[in-house]
Amino acid sequence: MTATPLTWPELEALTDFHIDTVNGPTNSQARLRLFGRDESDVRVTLYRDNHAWCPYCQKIWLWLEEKQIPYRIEKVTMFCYGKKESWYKRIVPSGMLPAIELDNRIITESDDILIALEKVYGPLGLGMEHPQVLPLRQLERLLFRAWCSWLCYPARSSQQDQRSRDQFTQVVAMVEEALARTPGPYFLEAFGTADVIFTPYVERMNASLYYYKGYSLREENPHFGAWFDAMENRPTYRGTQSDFHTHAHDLPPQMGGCYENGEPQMQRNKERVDNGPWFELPDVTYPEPETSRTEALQRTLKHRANIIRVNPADDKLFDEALRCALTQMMTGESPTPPKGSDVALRYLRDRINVPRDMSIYAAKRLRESLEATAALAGDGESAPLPVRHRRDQDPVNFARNP
Ligand SMILES: N[C@@H](CCC(=O)N[C@@H](CS)C(=O)NCC(=O)O)C(=O)O
Repeated sequence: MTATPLTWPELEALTDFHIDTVNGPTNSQARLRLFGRDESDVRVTLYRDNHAWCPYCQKIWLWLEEKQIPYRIEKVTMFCYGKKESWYKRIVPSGMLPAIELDNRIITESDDILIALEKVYGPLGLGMEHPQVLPLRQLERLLFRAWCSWLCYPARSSQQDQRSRDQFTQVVAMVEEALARTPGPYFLEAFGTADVIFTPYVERMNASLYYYKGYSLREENPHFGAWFDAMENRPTYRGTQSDFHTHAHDLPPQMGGCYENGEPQMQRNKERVDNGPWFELPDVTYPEPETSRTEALQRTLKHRANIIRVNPADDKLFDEALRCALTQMMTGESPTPPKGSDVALRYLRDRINVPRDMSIYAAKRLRESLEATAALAGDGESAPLPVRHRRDQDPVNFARNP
């Protein structure tokens, strides 16, 4: 007997996934974080980007979560995916993110923000200006520059690519040495500011170099590997953590271009990030939570009207195709999607964002089901994701039926 797709009410009955966005674990949906405190204790507003793509915002976000400071979140559009909100330009004329409002004072520049927060709330481990932290902050910038030089410029020859790789891996060796200086997995004796400073770009390096250069930072460097594993044991980091697919496609417009080196390993990695199997990627190592499918379902149900509306395919056709994929994810049965829905399903597969839409394992489950269902309809791919901008992700298009 051929399986039929479940109806929306039947799908709704299959998930009770819920998190307390205000007092529960770190999550990208929250507009207010209280950590069990009273709303009158809030002295900080964090202005961060809508899609959780901005690395400097992640730095502040992670710090506030680690310190459990009650704060409000206002989300702002980045130039690469939409029009900057005029209310934000009145507060921060350059439109740059992140910014915070602390006791009615606006502060920009992520390092200055952390220094200002430390003055009020105390440091996270050793603080920004501690003599042990300062050289690590410089090392992070050195690593950042070596990464940009390799990733963001086209190499004219494989020798030139090799030189950039060598320059990068020389700095990586210095970071490995720094990590080796303490017995634990973190940069200093205990987790602290230095780890937060490294987190956003190291996460992006790991994803982008895997995809564009065939280089696996986390797997090829034992101390980095142990550091990533330790970070993933922190619920704060898990809540802000993105995945390879999201970064591979959010970075090009933000960085002004990311260049493939065309090597066989790179081609294999790229194929795996774009088309799966996503569970084989080294972008996460903690065990999959039991809730990954119910989370993916709940998040899709919540936004289904917008998801269907923005999909280029006919709404009725995609409604059915999406129910087929969700049925497959929840029951293991594989209803055949309508003819011509392969492209539409892959359009969504390519636009699931972590952690904006859902956590890393939930996204893998959903991508897997979208792809398995699309494969039943055909091998049509949706147009490649744009690299100069990501206006396909303009939050304005998702504002209705929030
Ligand atoms: N030095 C700044 C850099 C901040 C920055 O470059 N922010 C980017 C996003 S990652 C930005 O707001 N660009 C404007 C935009 O994309 O809309 C800091 O540390 O805060």
